[in-house]
Amino acid sequence: MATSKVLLSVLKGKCADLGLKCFSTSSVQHKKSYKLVVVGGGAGGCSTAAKFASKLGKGQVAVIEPSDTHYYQPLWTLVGGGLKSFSQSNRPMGSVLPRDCEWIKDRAVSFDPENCTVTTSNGQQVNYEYLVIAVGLQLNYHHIKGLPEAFEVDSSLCSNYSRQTVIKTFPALQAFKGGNAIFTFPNTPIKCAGAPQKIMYLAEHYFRKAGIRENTDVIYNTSLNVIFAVKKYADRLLEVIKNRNINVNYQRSLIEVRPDRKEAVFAKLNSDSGETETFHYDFMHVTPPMSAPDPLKAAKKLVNEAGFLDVNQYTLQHTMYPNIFGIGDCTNVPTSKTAAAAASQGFVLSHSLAAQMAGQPIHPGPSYDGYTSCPLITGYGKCIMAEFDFDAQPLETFPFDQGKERLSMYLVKKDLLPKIYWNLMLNGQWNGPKAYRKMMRLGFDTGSKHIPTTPSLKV
Ligand code: FAD
Ligand code: UQ1
Repeated sequence: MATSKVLLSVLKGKCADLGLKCFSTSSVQHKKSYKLVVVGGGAGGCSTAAKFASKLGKGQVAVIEPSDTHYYQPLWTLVGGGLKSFSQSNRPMGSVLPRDCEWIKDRAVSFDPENCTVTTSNGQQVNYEYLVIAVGLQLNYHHIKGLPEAFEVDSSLCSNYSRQTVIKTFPALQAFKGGNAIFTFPNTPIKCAGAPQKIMYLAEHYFRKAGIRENTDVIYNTSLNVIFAVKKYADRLLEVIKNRNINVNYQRSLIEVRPDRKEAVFAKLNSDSGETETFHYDFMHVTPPMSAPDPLKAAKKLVNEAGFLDVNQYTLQHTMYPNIFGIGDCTNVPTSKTAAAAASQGFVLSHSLAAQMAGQPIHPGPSYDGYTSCPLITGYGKCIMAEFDFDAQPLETFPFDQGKERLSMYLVKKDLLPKIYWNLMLNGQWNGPKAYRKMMRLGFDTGSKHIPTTPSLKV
C-alpha cells in the first residue's frame, strides 16, 4: 500500500513534469478515470489487459471495445478451407476480457493525449494515466468499386478477412465447377500477409480432390512484386507455385468488381499510363485494402503520415507521449502484422510500461526484435512455418528446416495454436515462442542481433 502511494506520488510528479493533465479528473462527473486504459480488446489489447489487470487490481484497468464477440481471426483461413466451423473462431468478449478489468462497451472516437482522455461514441470521456492503443486494422472493402454490393448478390465472391464474408468461402469452393479462380492481394499493408495465398493453396488442393483442377485456372493477382517478403520462404513458395501450375501476376491491384458480367478490374501498378486489366472470374477470394481505423488516423498527434500509431519499434512506447504505448496491427512497427507479432510485442510492452509506471528508465529492458510468424498452409496437411525478424531474416523455433512443407507444422497451426491463443495468449501468458526456440536449439540463440536505439522521447 505504502509502495503504491509512493509510486503514485512519483507518477504525479512525472506527469506534471511532462505537462500532461493526467490526474485532474476526479472532480468532473461524467469522466471516468483509470490507471490504465486499453483501447481495443483483440489479440493485443486483451492480452495486455490481462497482464496488468491482476497486478494493478480491480477497477484500475479499463478496456474500451465495442464488439460483443472476440474473434480468433487466424482460424478464418481454416474456416474458408472447410476445416473448422465459424463458431469455433468466436467467444463472447465478456468471457475473454480479464475479470479484474472494466469493459467499456463502446467505440473510441477521439484521443486527447494532452489531457489524457479518450472519448467514446456515446460521448463518455475516459481518463487515463497510461494508455495502450490496440485497435487493429480497418477493412476497406468499400475502396473497391462495386465490391460491397457484389458480395450481396454473387455467391462466387468471398473473403476470409471479415466475419461477414468468411462464411461465404467454403460454400463458394464447393459450388465452383471450373473456370477462373482468382485470389487477390491489395495495394496496402495488411494483416497476415500470407493469408491471401494460404486460401489459394487450400482451394487448389480442394479443386484437385473434387476432380475439377484440369478445367480450372488458378490465378494469384498481387499488388506486390514478390511472393513473400522473406527470401528463404519466397523461394520455397515459388517452387510450390510452379509445381501446382498456379499463374501469378505481380503488381495487379483490384479496383472494381462487376458481378453482372463476372468481371474483375485490376490496375496495372507497373504502368505509367494508368492501364487496367479485366479478368473474368468464376470464383474470387478478395483480400481488401486495409488502413489504421479512422479514429486513430484522425488523432494527428499520435500517428505517422500513413495513420499508424507512432511508437518506438523496440520499446513500443509512443515517440511523443511517454504514457502511451501501442501493440499489434495499428502501430507503425516495421514488421509483418500478425497475432504472433503481437504476442512477442506483449512481452516487451509489459516491461516498458511497468518501468514507465515505476518511474524507472525503460533501458535496459527487453527489446522487440520484430519477431513475427506466418504459418503458410500450402494444402490440406501441409504448412511452411515462416518465422522472421525486422531484417526479414528467419528466426525459427524448431530444430529443422521450416522452409519445407510439413504435416507437423500444419497440425501446430490447426490444433495447437488455437489452444495457445485461447488459453494462454488472451490470459497474458503467451509471449511468443522465444523461450522454446532457445530450448529446442539447445541453448544456441538464433535470435536476431538487434541493438535498440535510445527511445526518442521528444517531451
Ligand atoms: P485485432 O485482433 O484485430 O483487434 C483489434 C480490436 O480493436 C478489435 O476487437 C476491434 O473491435 C477493436 N477496435 C477497433 N476500433 C476500435 C475503436 N475505435 N475503439 C475501440 N476498439 C476498437 N496472425 C497470426 O499470427 N497467424 C496467423 O496464421 C494469422 N492468420 C490470419 C488469417 C486471417 C484471415 C486474418 C484476418 C488474420 C490473420 N492473422 C494471423 C492476423 C491476426 O489476426 C492479427 O494480426 C491480430 O489479430 C492483431 O491483433 P490486434 O490486437 O492488433 O488487432
Ligand atoms: C504464435 O505465437 C501465434 O500467437 C498465438 C500465432 O497466432 C495464432 C501464430 O500463428 C504463430 C505461428 C505463432 C508462433 C508460434 C509457434 C509455435 C511457431
